[in-house]
Amino acid sequence: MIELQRIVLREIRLPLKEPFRISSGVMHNRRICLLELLDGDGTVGWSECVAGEIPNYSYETIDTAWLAIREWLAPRVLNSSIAKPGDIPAMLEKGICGHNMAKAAVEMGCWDIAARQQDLSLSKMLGGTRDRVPTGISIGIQANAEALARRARAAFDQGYRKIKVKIEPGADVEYVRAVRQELGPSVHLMADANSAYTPADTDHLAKLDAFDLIMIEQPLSREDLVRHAALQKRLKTPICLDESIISVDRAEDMISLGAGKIINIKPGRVGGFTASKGIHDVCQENGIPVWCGGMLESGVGRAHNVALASLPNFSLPGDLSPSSRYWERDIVTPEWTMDSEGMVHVPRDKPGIGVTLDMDFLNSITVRREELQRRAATK
Ligand code: OSB
Ligand code: MG
Repeated sequence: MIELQRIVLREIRLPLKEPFRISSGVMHNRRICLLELLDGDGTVGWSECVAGEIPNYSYETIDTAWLAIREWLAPRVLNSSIAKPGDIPAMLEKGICGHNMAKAAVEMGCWDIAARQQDLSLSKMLGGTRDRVPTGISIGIQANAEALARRARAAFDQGYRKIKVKIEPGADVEYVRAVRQELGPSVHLMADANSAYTPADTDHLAKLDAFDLIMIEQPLSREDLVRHAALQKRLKTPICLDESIISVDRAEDMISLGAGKIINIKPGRVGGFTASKGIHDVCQENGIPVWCGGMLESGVGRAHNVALASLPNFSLPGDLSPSSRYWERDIVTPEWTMDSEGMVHVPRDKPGIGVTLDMDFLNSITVRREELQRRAATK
């Protein structure tokens, strides 16, 4: 039983070690919203909202998520008795459209609480089965093809099991060619367009078929399932959808339309773990591989992603780079690491998310804080 007493919203600023450029924008700093949830029994849970600073990946931003949590979402969970975290999406869905990232932050924090209440790791609580999960890297758009090939080589030598390169018109075929030449034919290589193309680019995108990519992620707009289906008919390379898949229904639509053959599951994008598990299960039944994407999370969001990636149908390496790839210093202890085989270890013997917040550091980088309380009981 979860009976939340308080949710503390915090905004922290974490500078990225290097800017991360995708087709729709560049990030230098992460403004991250963290949730600390306190249950009536004293259990504390943590979660991270993955919304960015500007609405380029989705319409949500850290500021819209903050508003949605404070005004509409937190009051519902703060003034209820919740039997299990799987009940939360229905509570948050009724009469509140969209705002999946805000909803996910609330729901995922409650999963952490529920796991701790049962003295289970989040991985076990979610149905995860693996102690180690394979890791891929997502490399931002670089100044030129040679620079990208160098970055890809360094990442592969570090142990990463999958190399994903961001592409956009003008930085695509020649960039991918350079990376494939550098890495050789057997390395798992893929490209992510973040919706940078239109159906008019079909012939151009078909040139990527020459490089044996394991997939091309989200070439067209988020709304374009039908157009993705038409594009998939023209490409040998499997399409993987990211931005388009915001629910279990949308995953089923992708499958029945043939709009893609693989799904990148980001729990923040789909509204939390309940929907993530639902998509995982539908994909497993239909022979669709899934993998866990990332949103440049701090060590808190990473903990949630690693737990999810330990489920059995996460059969491809996730975007789960170690802390040191993004930050000079992460906010959790221990920091996330990757072994020389490119595996991240799942803390399955620790309760909840399995990492501890470094509160002194966290407080030193907090720029905004708001406490949301349970309504006092009225008699
Ligand atoms: O499309 O997967 C994406 C980061 C921000 C927004 C969108 C995406 C990404 C990444 C980063 O690819 C993956 C990571 O967290 O390492
Ligand atoms: Mg993507």
